[in-house]
Amino acid sequence: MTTNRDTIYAQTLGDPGLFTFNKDVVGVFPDMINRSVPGYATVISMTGLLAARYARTGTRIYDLGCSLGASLLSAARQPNCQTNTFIGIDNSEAMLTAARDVLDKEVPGLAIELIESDILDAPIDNASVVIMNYTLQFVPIASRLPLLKKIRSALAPGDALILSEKIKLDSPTMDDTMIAMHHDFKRAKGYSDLEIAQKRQALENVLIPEPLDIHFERLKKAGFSDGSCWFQCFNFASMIAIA
Ligand code: GEK
Repeated sequence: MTTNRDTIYAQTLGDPGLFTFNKDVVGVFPDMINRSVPGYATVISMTGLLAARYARTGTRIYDLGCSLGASLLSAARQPNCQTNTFIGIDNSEAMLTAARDVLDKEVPGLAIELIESDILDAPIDNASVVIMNYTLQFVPIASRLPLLKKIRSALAPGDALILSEKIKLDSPTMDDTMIAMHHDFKRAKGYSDLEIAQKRQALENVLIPEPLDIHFERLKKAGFSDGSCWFQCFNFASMIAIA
């Protein structure tokens, strides 16, 4: 897959509309996510290492909101995950068509199942690792706890959920600072003020960040016994929750 440069919000748009994972976004996705999510490459490679630690023989490794399958690939390349089966779920048809090409090229012969479905509707069973990197943030708040309960019931005690999210900081001042730092990061990666402003508008009410303590409280309510934040860069954090 070619890594085209993301210029979706480079021109003034009368109304940027609501952000969706359509064909235009898919065509620039690797460039977009690397220039928009601080620490993305680190999180993806550490996701593979974490998956390898928690993968149990013969179980499934799920990636919810798999996009082009970056986390699946990172796990599938780990020697300790060779007995596992891999399932990616995403509700964007354009994303999964492109993911199939990427995965067939990168890990030919490895059976990675891709399912086009809303993660709220898809069955999740017999897993030892569930990965959900930067996807829960797009799920309506009221549906987050039922989704986490479904994930928890697919796992056995000691198994792991790897969860990355854009977060809100508890202190309003620190939240403003981290938002400003995120915008500085995007400017340093070549996005203009216009692109940053229009993308922010398109994501308003589509991507809903929450504070880390709310995430951990909800994980506890869903039945996870332990958890920790293992990475944070500005207002992006990665957590692990143990079933
Ligand atoms: C990565 N994890 O590269 N059901 C299924 N898929 C969904 C839903 C839903 N309800 N909501 C959003 N998606 C990836 C990056 S991107 C994050 C994840 C971002 C899908 C959506 O189609 C998209 O592919 C993905 O979740 C979110 O590590 O672009 O900020």
